[in-house]
Amino acid sequence: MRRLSRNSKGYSVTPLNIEAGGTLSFKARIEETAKNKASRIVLALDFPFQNPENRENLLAKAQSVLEAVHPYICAVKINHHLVLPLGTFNGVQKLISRIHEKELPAIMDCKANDIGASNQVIAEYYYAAGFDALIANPFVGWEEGLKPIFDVARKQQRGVILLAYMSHKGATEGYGQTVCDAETGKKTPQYVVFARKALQWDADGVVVGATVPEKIREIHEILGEKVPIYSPGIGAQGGAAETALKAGARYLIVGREITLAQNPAQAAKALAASLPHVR
Ligand code: BMP
Repeated sequence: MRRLSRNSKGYSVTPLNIEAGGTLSFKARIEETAKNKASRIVLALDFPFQNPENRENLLAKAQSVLEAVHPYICAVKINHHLVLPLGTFNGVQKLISRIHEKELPAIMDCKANDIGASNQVIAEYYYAAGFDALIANPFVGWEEGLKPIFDVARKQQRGVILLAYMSHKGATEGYGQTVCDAETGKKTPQYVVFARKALQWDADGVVVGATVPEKIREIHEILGEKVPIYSPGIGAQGGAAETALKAGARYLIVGREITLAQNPAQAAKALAASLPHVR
């Protein structure tokens, strides 16, 4: 049983599966959903730019893909592709309601990356809209950086997922650079530093591109099963689902391969069926 509180417009504002006084972390909730749905696919509900005057069409399209695909996925990730045209409280909150009705968690891919005071407001708004977790960028650090997000998340039993190594080519310039400890002179890859921070900060997950399976393997060796790896970059960006899973990814973030397919349900079903069973 789950409790859905509703705001004045009737949309759910309580995250998925939060009982009054419940203690399940986001990490545990998505794990449970993945097992129930027998899928590790996180749907990236992204669509190409459309004339903003066609917002109603965009919302209808997003709802119809969700309707078709929900049996084959374990969560939905929303990006600026929908938040910008639809608005958080006018349009996206309707989608979050639908996502929760399907017993799926909703992740906001805002890549929060600001000073702590601003990050806190960003997190408060997205969580108030009903998002169960958000994605943040560890480049801003802890004190007066990401700590306020983690504080809000823990208070509201929501999740925080950190970027560790992005899927695009330019990721080498930031996540792939070598950092030198000012005191010891020891050199460490930036993504290794971020993976260690994910453990230290008790993050609910890290994002590592499916395009760099060797980085998934390396980061998985650091994180073990404590912090799950979410891997985007399947298909459209050249990454392979099975390779990412074999390297240690726990969840696959998949957008265009499904959202732009002629038959999104078939594409999601075929992908889910081609993957090993959820452990
Ligand atoms: P697609 O499967 O269509 O390439 O979409 C991937 C999604 O994951 C997009 O929303 C993108 O912004 C996001 N993403 C990514 O592709 N690589 C990253 O390293 C981090 C992301 O959040």
